[in-house]
Parts: sequence; C-alpha cells; structure tokens
Amino acid sequence: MSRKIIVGAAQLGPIARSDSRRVVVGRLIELMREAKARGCDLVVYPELALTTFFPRWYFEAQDEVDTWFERELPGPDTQALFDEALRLSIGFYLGYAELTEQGGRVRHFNTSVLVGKRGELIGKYRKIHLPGHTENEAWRPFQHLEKRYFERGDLGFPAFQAKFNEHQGIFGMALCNDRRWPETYRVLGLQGVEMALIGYNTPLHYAQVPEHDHLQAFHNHLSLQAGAYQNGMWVVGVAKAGIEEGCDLLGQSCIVAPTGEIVSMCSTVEDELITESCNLDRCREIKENVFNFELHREPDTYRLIVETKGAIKPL
Ligand code: CDV
Repeated sequence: MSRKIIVGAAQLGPIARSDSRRVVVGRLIELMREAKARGCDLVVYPELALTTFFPRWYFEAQDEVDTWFERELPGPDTQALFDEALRLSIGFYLGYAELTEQGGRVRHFNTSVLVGKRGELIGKYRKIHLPGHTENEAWRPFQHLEKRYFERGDLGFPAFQAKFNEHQGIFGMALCNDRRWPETYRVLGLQGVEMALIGYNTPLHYAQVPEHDHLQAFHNHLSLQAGAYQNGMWVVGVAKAGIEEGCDLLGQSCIVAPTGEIVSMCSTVEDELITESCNLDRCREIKENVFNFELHREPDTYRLIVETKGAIKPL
C-alpha cells in the first residue's frame, strides 16, 4: 500500500516589528503558490507566523499586548490567505496568537489551525508547554514572556482524520517548546497519529544556560527525530528563522521520516520551501514492529513504578 501526501515546510525568514499582517500574508501566499507549483497537498507554516515573535518584549499595557493577537481567523488581514488556499485547493497549518472570549472572559492562546483544501477548519491546537517567564527580567538580552501573554492550551493534543488528496491520514499538531517533550509525541502516537505538524521560534541564545547555545540545532533535531521514531510518525518542523529584531532564530526546518531520518532540510534562514512526498504507510514499519504499542508497551508497569515512586531500592 502507498498513501503518499506531498508536504511543504514553509520556513519564514525574520518578520520586522513594523511589518503589517498584510505584508506577512503576502509572503505566506507566495510560499503557498510555490508549494502548489511543486505539487504539495499541504503546506506548514511556523508558530506565530503572522507577526514578529512579540513575547521577546515586555509590554506594560494589555491593550498593546492585544494588538499582536487575532480576534478572528480568517479576519480582514488574513482572509486573502484562506481565499488563495481555497483557489489553489491546498491545505495548510498556521500558527498565530488567538484572542477569544469564553463565558465573558477574554482568553489568550498560542494557537495553530489545520485547514482543509476546501477551506474547512479541520482542527485547532493551543500550545500546552509554554516556556519562558511571567515578569520582566531586565538582565536578559531579550524577554521570553510566553507565560505572561498566553494561557496554557485547553484542548489537549487532539488527533484529526483528514484527507488532503485521495488518501486519508491521521494528523496532530504541536507548537515549538512542545516538540522537546516526549509526552507530546506519545499522546499523539497513542491516538495513531501518522504526521505531526510543528511550527517553532527558537532563539540561538538561551539566557539561563548560555553554555547550550551551540547545541540549539542539535537539540531541535534530536527532539524531532526521537519523537518521529519512537512513535512511528512523520514530523514536519518549521522555523521562523534568521535575525529578527536583533534576535538570532534557528532555522533548519525539516521533514523527518517515521524511521527518525531527516529526509529534507532548509539550507537558509530566509523564506524557503522544502517539500517531500511522505508515504503515511511507512509509519507501519515502526508502529507494527519495534514500537508496536499493543504488543510491547507496558503501561501497567509504568503506572506501578510511578505509584511506588520508582523502583530503586535503598541500599
Ligand atoms: N517559542 C518557543 O517555545 N521557544 C522555546 C525556547 C524559548 C527555548 C523553544 O523550545 O524553542
């Protein structure tokens, strides 16, 4: 059997603080057209793909914070992207900052959506692992205030049955820091996910442990490759890259096969599209063998070890 889907990872170069949504949407559309011309069924954009990575600044006034958020999607500035996707008949994943009202309460999430080729909303994900800090920390060269500006996602890690061509597949989403956590992939893997879509914004400088700065690319790929292999799924990791408002962001967007191999990777830190024909049936090589959960996983034993606070006996 062969269930092939051609996927495009649409890496973005830097977005300036002064760039309007319309300018950015123009870049997204250009990448989408290229993806279509190269035969893609689905195109994947980064986390917070409509603006600069605003959590690097401390804003005192909530009104100012809210200017970075979308109150509706599609909205006046983003409708053109949805229209173009429909015209081209291509699906897409998009990361953005979501402002919504629920039960009379204004809520803020770091969100991604998966949109089908007929323009339908297939699913939504709200980032669960929010990195950074809550207060302004003047000692840092730049802030990382995700914990201040966003609430933890409340949708879990849902899996979605979707069709971007004649083949059906099971898709999941995550955002940036989520990709470092094995739980992200495992929760998706337990639901049979065959392709995880993950946008990211990763500064090369990690202020708390600068000794690790040179490891950013390694840790990125280590996490994406391990998650793919240990759960037998394709992983599409897409960066916002390059020097954005003085902050150097990691590129190296890549598509990882269920074997854990990187099969395609960006070579610039600019707007760049890479594509791959991904056979979802290749997930079975792993899911039915080395990581056959039904056959080899031992959840009862893991539970016991956690309940007894570990199996290590005192000497
Ligand atoms: N946007 C992110 O979640 N960035 C984090 C950084 C702060 C470590 C990441 O895990 O890449």
